[in-house]
Amino acid sequence: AAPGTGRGRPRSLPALPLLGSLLQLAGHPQLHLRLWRLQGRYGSLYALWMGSHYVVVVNSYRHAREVLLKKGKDFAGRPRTVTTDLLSRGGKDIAFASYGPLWKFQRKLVHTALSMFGEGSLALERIICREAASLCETLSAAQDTALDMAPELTRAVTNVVCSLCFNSSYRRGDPEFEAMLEYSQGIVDTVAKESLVDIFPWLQIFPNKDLALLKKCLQVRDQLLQQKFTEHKVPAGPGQGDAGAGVVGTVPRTSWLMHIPWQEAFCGDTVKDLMDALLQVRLSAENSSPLEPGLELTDDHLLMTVGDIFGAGVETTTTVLKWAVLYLLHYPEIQRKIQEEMDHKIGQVRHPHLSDRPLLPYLEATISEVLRIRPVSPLLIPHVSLADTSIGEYSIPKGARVIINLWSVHHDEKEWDKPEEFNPGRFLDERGQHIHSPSPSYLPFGAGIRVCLGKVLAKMELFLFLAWVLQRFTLECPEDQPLPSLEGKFGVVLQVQKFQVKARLREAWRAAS
Ligand code: HEM
Ligand code: PLO
Repeated sequence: AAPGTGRGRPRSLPALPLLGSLLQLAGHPQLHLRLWRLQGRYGSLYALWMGSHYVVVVNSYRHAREVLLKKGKDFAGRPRTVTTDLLSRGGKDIAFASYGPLWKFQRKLVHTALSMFGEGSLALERIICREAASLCETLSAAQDTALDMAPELTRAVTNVVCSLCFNSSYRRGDPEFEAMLEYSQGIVDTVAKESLVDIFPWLQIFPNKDLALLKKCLQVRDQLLQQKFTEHKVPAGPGQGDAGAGVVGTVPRTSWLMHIPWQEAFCGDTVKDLMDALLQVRLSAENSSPLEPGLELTDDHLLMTVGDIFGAGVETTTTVLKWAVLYLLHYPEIQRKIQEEMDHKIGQVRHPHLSDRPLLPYLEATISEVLRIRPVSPLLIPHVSLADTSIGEYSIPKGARVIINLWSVHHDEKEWDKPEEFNPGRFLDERGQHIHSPSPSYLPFGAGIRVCLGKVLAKMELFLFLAWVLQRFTLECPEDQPLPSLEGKFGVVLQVQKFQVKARLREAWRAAS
């Protein structure tokens, strides 16, 4: 082996020609659990073949950190698959685009936009609180009846991202919102499933139910995105050519990035949302640098980028909220403890603010525990090695797909005491005052170059939505129904099965108001 590239390859599952290791994986829809259990036979780092793709599976935090942090750049690629190529128009977004200058530029743009008019700004807190208030109103109206909270949680979260991306929001029963719920569910059900189409791209020529559904859903999504885009698009300036053609040049070099008038791009009078900001930055870029073919930020890039933020912004946070509610139904004593903490620190005369976060460590610990026990993205998004490299003592060839099994990292018995037990207390210090992770084996948002772009936003939302709801309501399982299952459904996010809740207005709140 070349120096520094390790000695041999990881142990591999048996593989057949063409099929690869499919036989060991077929019939196990919960892929994260299957890959977790295979450790017993193959060790924590092993390889397998998905069709003709060499895949390395990482199940320990030590190796996960090496891949994501220590050698982050070596592993910053993404695989191309049939379904994610459809979703992102051939990798023109952020999440499913491979590493490169244009991807770096897009990521930097969104990161700056989110931190400039999102995170840390009072405006965003106000938006989240507005939606939290509306959610509480709906719960009040449905009081004491069994209710599926999912659509209401989704609407609250959607309106936050919608305000951020498009400066708009949805009312209850809005047909556009209903359409969005439907197409997004269709996408979650079909995209990136290690389905046959992704393992054998040539199977595309055959009719495939999943693929057809995905295409139909994407049509609806694209129409919606296009409409928002057209509404935002600034009229073409002189010499800009046909605005509809949409190919406008930018040169995403780091040195050049320094010259972008960020303040102007994000704080100008006309910039109200992420869509405006992206358009504005493109315009400024175009005016200050020559065009370099192949590195253009096209309309497709802008659309797919916003599509990512919108899609990730909605599906992930909503899923965590659903998991949180489900665990609170199972553990009423934990719910009571959060409410006691809130009564004590905030009371009933004012609503919770973001600045209350340090006052409510038990709620924060509960959120951390939900993210540990049911990671939204149990296998992250697959990474790809961009060079011959190594993990631990093993050599990894360029082009290998690397799956980080976050489920294994979060359920490692060597790192977590009774990992299957839901115990927020594990994230608190002895005095129950400060929140800290008892083990480094905890990466709910990933880490390094590909770390989640929405981490800060998601944490703001989770805290405020849960604080608002639990200040006012006690969530219970309807008497005539069994406790809903805690088993997730594997997919591009770890989904919660449908369940109903009874939201009872708390005595303390009723008395105070
Ligand atoms: C990527 C988790 C919310 C935008 C990721 C990854 C994880 C993750 C594990 C993959 C990292 C990797 O592949 O190494 C979560 C969790 C969330 C959440 C647990 C909620 C609690 C959000 C929100 C947004 C967002 C609200 C949008 C504002 C993204 C994007 C990527 C990403 C764009 C792709 C990054 C890249 O490939 O460079 N997230 N996420 N996420 N997330 Fe999140
Ligand atoms: C969710 C369904 C949407 O309609 C499209 C979409 C876009 C971005 C994806 C998201 C879906 C699922 C969760 C993903 C996100 C990018 C990053 C995030 C994969 C498919 C995670 C958790 O990694």
